[in-house]
Amino acid sequence: MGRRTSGSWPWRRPLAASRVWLVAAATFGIAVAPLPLSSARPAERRVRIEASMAGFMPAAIAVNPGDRVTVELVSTDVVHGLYLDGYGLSVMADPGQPATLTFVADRPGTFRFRCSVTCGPLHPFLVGKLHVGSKGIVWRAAAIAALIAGAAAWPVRR
Ligand SMILES: [Cu+2]
Repeated sequence: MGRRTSGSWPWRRPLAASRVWLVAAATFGIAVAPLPLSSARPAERRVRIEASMAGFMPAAIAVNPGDRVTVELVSTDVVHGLYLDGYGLSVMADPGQPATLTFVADRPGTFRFRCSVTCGPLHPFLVGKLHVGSKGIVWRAAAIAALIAGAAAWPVRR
């Protein structure tokens, strides 16, 4: 029976104990830090979406749960519509005549919106995404991952 020696230990650069504590403390700090008010409180949001045969501009919208969202749909060439999956809402706009749709973003998740008027050969590609959710969780997870990766990569000086 062979005995494992300490030389077979896979970590070439072990983390110093003090660094482990520092990372743990920082991770805890990031995880429990209060969210900025702007992302925690429902707000009035107005989003202008330009629709043309080339697509929706912008094609991605992010709002916070509970926001009261007004979408202003502006068609720049022919008649376009916007149908929002999940919420089952739609709005239609003639060129030069913006139309609005107001709703409360009470369902979290990512929902597709697409053109509801057959407007040309590119019609099936007129799609976009509405993201309803706090981005705080994502930022925290990214910050913690970066912190741990950084601490592990930083060489230990002795
Ligand atoms: Cu269309």
